[in-house]
Amino acid sequence: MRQPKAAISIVVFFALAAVMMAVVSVKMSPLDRNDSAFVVQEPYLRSSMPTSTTAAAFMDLRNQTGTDDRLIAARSSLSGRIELHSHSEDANGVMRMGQIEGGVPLADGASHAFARGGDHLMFMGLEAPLVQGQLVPVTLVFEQAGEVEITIPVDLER
Ligand SMILES: [Cu+2]
Repeated sequence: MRQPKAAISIVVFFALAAVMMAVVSVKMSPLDRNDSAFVVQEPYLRSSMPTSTTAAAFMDLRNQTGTDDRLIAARSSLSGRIELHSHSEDANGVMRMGQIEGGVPLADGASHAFARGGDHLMFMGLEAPLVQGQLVPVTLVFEQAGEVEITIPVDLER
């Protein structure tokens, strides 16, 4: 009975390979195809309530293109528009968020953190509630590199 055993080990191998590829694609994102690119680490998208029509995306974005660049816009079919937002404290100690004027500069070799309480990609006018684990294609628009496609997973538990 050699045959079934071999078949099972092949199935196990492919299952393991699939799991490993899934982990890599979530952690490192598809941008990481080569050394001269933008690298997106730990991207996630969340909304504060299930009924929210807005959501915020966070990630670590690194420029490894060899050219100084600037993130000027982002787009997704999921929402009417995406704005680049920052958080800041006003004179009365109230946190406010607003658009980042002129985009986010990213010198070659530099990285920029989009993180809770700080800069984020603000999805406005969501057409449907986000679903945990949903993979959202997003287009980042850079001044020099042009359009770069990334995938951001929804994580409502972060
Ligand atoms: Cu915002």
